[in-house]
Amino acid sequence: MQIATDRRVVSDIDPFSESFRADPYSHYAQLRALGPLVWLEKYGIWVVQHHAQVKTVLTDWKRFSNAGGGGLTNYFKEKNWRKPSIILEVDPPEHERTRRVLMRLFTPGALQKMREEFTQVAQSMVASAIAQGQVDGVSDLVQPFPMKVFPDAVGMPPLDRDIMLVYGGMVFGAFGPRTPWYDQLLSRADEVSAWIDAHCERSALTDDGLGAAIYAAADGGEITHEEAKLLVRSFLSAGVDTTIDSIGLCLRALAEHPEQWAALREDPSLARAAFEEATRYDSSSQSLFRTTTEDFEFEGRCWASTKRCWC
Ligand code: OVM
Repeated sequence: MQIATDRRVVSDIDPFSESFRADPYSHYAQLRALGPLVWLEKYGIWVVQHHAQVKTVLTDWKRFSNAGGGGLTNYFKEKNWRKPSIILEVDPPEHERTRRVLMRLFTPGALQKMREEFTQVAQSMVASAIAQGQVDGVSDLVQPFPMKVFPDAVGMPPLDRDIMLVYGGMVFGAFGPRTPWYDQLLSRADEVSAWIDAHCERSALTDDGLGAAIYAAADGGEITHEEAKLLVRSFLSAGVDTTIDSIGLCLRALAEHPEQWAALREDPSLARAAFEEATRYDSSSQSLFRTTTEDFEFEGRCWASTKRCWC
């Protein structure tokens, strides 16, 4: 099947440019105004931005595969710096097998235990912030909180975890193109990979955390021990940066909308709704990629296989 290049709506917008990243929403509006399907010539990728099309792309994994990777790098053609995630970057039925193992960890009891531990840490961090009088929201609260509670829940012993921020930068940097800042992080790939690898080992984890429960599923034969290690890694990849960003963006939104901050101070029971709304208002994860697996027609345009689709 031939791609009907003549009928493509093409844009030279670069979603990874500084100006786009500084103000993504006006750029999204520009892209949406161009129609339901736009070809970004700079990267040779399709972009869909409207709800109906995004929903189709995100749910039709047979035509829009996850196995090509969650970012710009197309695993069908290139290698990423780390092994693909076996929960994010994989299609059913493999995905269902790994997802089942993870979902089983989140029983009401396990969530309750996490809630208590997370609350305790949050309260003590807030208490020391108040005692300090003046704080930097991001470096004193927003960043340290997920860096403590998530690895704790996984079963990582207390140790210097700062390298995890470098790892997070590398994981999420890999969702975009090569840039000087990403290249700089990648220069530490060997050291960071070795650290993450070592700390996801069963022997490096406590025997009562989420990590131990994942290894128990491997003992039962549902997944291999190597897969267990990659699922532990997924907790450390997916949970930390996204949560730091979500809380940080929430604080920024409140700072930029003092009347909302005032309403929240007036009625702290609004905190949960405010945080949830903030994750919709300015989300930490704004785009994902799929890769087409075959040639087909979509929105009146022909798609060639193994093309990236960004939404
Ligand atoms: C993973 C992973 C990494 C980044 C994001 C994510 C949003 C998952 O390694 O599984 O989900």
